[in-house]
Amino acid sequence: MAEQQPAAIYLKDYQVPNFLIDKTELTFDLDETQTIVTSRLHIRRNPDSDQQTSALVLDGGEDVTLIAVAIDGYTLPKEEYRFQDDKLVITATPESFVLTCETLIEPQNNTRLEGLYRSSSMFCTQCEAEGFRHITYYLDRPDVMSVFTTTIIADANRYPVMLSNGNEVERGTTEEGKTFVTWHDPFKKPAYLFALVAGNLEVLNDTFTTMSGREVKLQIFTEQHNIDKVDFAMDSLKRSMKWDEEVYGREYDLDIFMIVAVDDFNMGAMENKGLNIFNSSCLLASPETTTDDAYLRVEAVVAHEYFHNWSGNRVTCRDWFQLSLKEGFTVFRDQSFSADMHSDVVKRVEDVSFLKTTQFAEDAGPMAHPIRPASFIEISNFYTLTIYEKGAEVVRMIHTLLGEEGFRKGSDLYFERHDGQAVTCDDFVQAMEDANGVDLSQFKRWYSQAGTPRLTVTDQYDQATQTYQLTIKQETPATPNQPTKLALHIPVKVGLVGSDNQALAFTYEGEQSDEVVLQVNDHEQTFVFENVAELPVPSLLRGFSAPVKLQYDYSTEQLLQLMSGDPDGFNRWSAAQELAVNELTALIVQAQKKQALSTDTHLIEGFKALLADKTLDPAMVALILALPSQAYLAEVSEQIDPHAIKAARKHLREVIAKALVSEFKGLYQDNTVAQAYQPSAEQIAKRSLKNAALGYWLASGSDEAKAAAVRQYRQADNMTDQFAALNCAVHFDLPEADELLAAFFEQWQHEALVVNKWLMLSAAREQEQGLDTVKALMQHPNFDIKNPNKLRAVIGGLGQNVSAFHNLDGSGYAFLADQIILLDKRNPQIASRLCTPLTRWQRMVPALSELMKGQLERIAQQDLSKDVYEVVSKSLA
Ligand code: B3K
Ligand code: ZN
Repeated sequence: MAEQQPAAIYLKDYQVPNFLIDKTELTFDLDETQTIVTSRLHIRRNPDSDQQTSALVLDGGEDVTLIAVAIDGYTLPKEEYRFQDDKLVITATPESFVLTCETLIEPQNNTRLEGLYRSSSMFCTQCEAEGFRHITYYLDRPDVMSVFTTTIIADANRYPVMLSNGNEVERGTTEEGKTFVTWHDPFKKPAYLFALVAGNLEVLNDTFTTMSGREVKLQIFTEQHNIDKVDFAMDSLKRSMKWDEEVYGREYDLDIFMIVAVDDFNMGAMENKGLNIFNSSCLLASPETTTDDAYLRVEAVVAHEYFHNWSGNRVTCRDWFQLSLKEGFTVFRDQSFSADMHSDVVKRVEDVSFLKTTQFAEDAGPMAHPIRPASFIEISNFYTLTIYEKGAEVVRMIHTLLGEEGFRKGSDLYFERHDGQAVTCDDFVQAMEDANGVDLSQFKRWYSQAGTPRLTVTDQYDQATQTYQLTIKQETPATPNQPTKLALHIPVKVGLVGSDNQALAFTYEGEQSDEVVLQVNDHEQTFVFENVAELPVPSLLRGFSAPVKLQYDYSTEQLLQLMSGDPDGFNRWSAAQELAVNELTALIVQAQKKQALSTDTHLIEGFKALLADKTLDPAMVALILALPSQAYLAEVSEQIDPHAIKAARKHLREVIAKALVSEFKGLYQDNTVAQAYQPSAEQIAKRSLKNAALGYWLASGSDEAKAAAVRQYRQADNMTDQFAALNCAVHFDLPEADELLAAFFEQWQHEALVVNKWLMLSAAREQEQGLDTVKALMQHPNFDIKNPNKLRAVIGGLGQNVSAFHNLDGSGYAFLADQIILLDKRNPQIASRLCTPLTRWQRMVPALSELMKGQLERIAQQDLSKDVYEVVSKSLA
């Protein structure tokens, strides 16, 4: 590792800034070889700081070259400033002054994709979290909020579109004949929300009239060849704007809202004030090129970034430890929006399934951290599933505890009290408490305690007194630096189901009901239900009312009963999953012992009952039919054996498929959509069930199914059906697989986002020499190491390829480590993300565990970025 190891910074060391910047005036002279940035910062000492004589220390980057710096027009000679690490230190300053700073940067050589960089032929920015310091020297921290005016100068032939935050206020020609455009954003904001775009772009224009009657101009910009794919995003934006008015009373504030799509982007999208920048994969959509899942993602991400205008921009974070303040809340908001647009149960199942698969794994690994971390080495590593998804669950629990109306009172108070401020998670909870007159002090432990709590539930029924008791124990496992855990306040929503599959009424705390939210807040508690007419089956943690692992000893019969009869749709899915996990766990053990796999599966019975119930949403049926994923089974395994998991899943699927072959064929035929493609809830549901049925039908080995899959591929008029058929052809290794994969590439080679799907599927294909295929893909002309989407496609595909990635000769892990080491020099954020599979090494079966650890140790010996250093060192600690 590097001689000097990067140090952690701590929440407990937070101090208010010593200086404030009231106004920020920026001029960008954009050019392909060198870009000059001139800043005029109106700075004054912060009266709230207790260090009134400290030096001015501005954040910078190794890629920023200072040309000149002046205070109130006086150019500082070299002796009057110095550099310390990447920071610019000016010892003597007046109380209040204008600092002018001229810097040179090279966006064309910026491979980290943070700060100002080039994607295709355009200039664009990504400043969250600490990218602005790669543009110019600044107080690059979210509690320094400033009013920005930005002038962009460029050659208008190559860059006819020049955008920044706020409203365009001036436009003209410079003495050199270049064009300049000036933007002014009246809302003060931290530098992480700054954005600039310049390029030759097409635009889709629209308008939205806000609830107070103001007309807002809406614009979506893309490169010319993509402008026909933004109608859905525009529609999603307008629906998001309306939803935020109706559900949260939040109105848009500027006169214009712009979104720009870029191809090279480290993550999904960015909520810059008035100028969102999107990874094109989260914005572009057309029936021919985009699957239903991707449509839903576009809708959700557009909503998410728009919702940040209030939860993030108008009220922002005091420091990066508070990241979940904006991210957890905004994810909760976008989840609620999508639920309202489609089906709330389906959406809940999808979100919970994702959380339990990915966040639970993170929370059980070496990078486990609370939703408000106490320390970090590199903030970019903390844009995690915990901050986002668990953070959203914590907000959802507050919603459950306060109810719809109480939550709205709390959010109104929060926005009103803190508008224009940079605040903390405590401020958020305080507003919820104050608006409702409740005490959430114990609840707040969710913000500081990491790890997934385990609830162990036992019960007792007394026929004579008609009393039913639930005893709930809670325990949170130790996580790094948190050996002991306190009891959390956990809302557990419970109903009772009777033998006739009906909700069983009961009296709880003197009130008659058929559903109750139990307030679990101690290590062990007993809850008493009275007037319970018969021995019930408890339906626990309905709607996944808390992000916990639930342990209740359900019999197979009880699970089958809940699966077919629980009035709570979410728990029907949950029961099916549990039944499947139980059966798969037994099969995994057999596979590990090299025994012949055999199961007497009860899922067949459950699925039969499910398919007979015609009242169910087809999307729900598809979700219940889906066996737990390879990744989820890994998460619930004591020791992860990917090969045994794969074999077990395959076996169970085949057994079910063979038993219900005519049902699956029928489902396949009955769920064909005759109308033209629409990304509507109804059509999406039918397609998902049809394609789930196709998978099972194929798993039965039916030749008719094989012919149907190939026919579906050839006849499909939309990407969902086309890709589902291709996926099946590849997965079931149909004789046509090679031909169809080649045809697919041929057809879509000019659509970058579709090529990514091809790359991923090709990399995930389980074949002998699978790793060679992956290596060849990385040399393919349509691959581009600079493009994070393509990297994620190939490396992500490899991650799903059990035989290649988890090869017992260690070649898969070694290849990943090679890529991480190489990429770390180019783009540390992406390199660090790629480390995730290796961080699970301690959970793997010994043979694989040692191999993974060996690769982590090899990475650790390199000279690493802070990003990769943090993940690797914590994983090996
Ligand atoms: N706030 C951005 C994430 C920025 C990540 C920087 N490494 C997108 C979002 O959550 O909306
Ligand atoms: Zn966000």
